[in-house]
Amino acid sequence: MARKLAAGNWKMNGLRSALAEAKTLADMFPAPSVDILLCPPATLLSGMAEMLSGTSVEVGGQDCHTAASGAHTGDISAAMLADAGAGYVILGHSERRADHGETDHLVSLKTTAALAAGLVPIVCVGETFAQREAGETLGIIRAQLSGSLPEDCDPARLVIAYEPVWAIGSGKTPTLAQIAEVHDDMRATLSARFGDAAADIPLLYGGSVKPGNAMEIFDTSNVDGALVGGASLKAADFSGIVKAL
Ligand code: G2H
Repeated sequence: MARKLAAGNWKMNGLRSALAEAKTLADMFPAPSVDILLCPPATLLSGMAEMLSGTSVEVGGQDCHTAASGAHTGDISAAMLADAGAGYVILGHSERRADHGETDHLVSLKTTAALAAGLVPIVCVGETFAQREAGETLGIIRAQLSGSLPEDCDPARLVIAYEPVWAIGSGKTPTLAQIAEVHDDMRATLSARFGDAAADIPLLYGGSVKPGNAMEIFDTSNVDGALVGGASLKAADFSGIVKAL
């Protein structure tokens, strides 16, 4: 069974003063029974990694380029994230797919780059509300999994996050039955591709997870943790989610 993971995605939030929240969180969980991860904006990555060195809280990036280095102004490579202290990187978040036109194929190239740099990619998938209304959810998720995971993907170093686009930052969450349907189908899809190794791939749910709904979401079939946005910014909120896991 996959080890549980509570991952915080700070998105484009947080100045240096916010590092104190990360330290507070780490002090609350000196020996947690689950994995805890914070993915701050790139400007805070190195400072957060240094601050959290020796604690139980790991650090990750929010995106990386497909190339290891080169003339790509404004971009960051997976190797640079690793060098700054990251162990994970979020890839293919729907906000990047929407804001930067990221396709499944681009996400698969980024996943290859992340794995080559020794990072664990957290590959995000999720349907829009229109796709759900049209009954296309499972087909969309299967296609995103197929297109976003490269041929040589190592299932032992992979995390998947299911984030319905309409649930992100909206306060709306799918029903538990809807979450279970998608997570069960993702497990089956990954099993068909990776065999028994798929059982150990952490499947995170993301989209308006809060301390108040975390426990019931974590009790849902094939949910191994959460990718948390807004509620990961404050240690007081995120700690409630970690405890629920
Ligand atoms: C979904 C999630 C974090 P929030 O994007 O990845 O954000 O918890 O704010 O909905």
